[in-house]
Amino acid sequence: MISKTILTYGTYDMFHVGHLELLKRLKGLGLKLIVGVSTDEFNEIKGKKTIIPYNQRASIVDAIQYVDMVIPEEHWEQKVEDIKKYKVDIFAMGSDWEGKFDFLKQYCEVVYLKRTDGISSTELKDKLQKISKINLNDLNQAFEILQRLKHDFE
Ligand code: C2G
Repeated sequence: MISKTILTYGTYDMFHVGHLELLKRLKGLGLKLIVGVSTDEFNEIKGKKTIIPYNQRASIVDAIQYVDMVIPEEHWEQKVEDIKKYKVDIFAMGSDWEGKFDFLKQYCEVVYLKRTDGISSTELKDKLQKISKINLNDLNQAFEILQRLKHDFE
């Protein structure tokens, strides 16, 4: 295996298969995978609302077999410092960031990997919100109708 060090960043809220797929493919690029997980304070700066607090998101990412090290992502400017500090060979992100970090090419290789379609933390949150909107009354009404139907068919 090529002894390259890979660096990536993300929020990793409500960890899902899209996150897992990306980390797996990143690990395939080299030997050591470092993941910067955005702190709750930094997510506020990014205008991103998260469900899972930083320490839990960091623990989950750290437990993924493809991940060798987790560092906190606290501000946008730390990437150059981190690339130098950890002697990074490849900086990588999902394709939704295509081109956004090309300025890092003067420090290391920069790659964007195709996102996994059909899954995102935002979509999961929207689905949960929709579900919670269904209030109890609706459920009771539906239950009564089903009971009546069951009774009619017995
Ligand atoms: N991702 C993916 N497929 C999905 C969803 C996400 O490949 N279906 C990738 C994203 O492209 C990103 C990583 O998973 O590279 C983490 O995604 P987010 O948690 O949404 O990260 P984000 O909030 O965009 O933070 O400084 C960069 C930021 O920290 C990136």
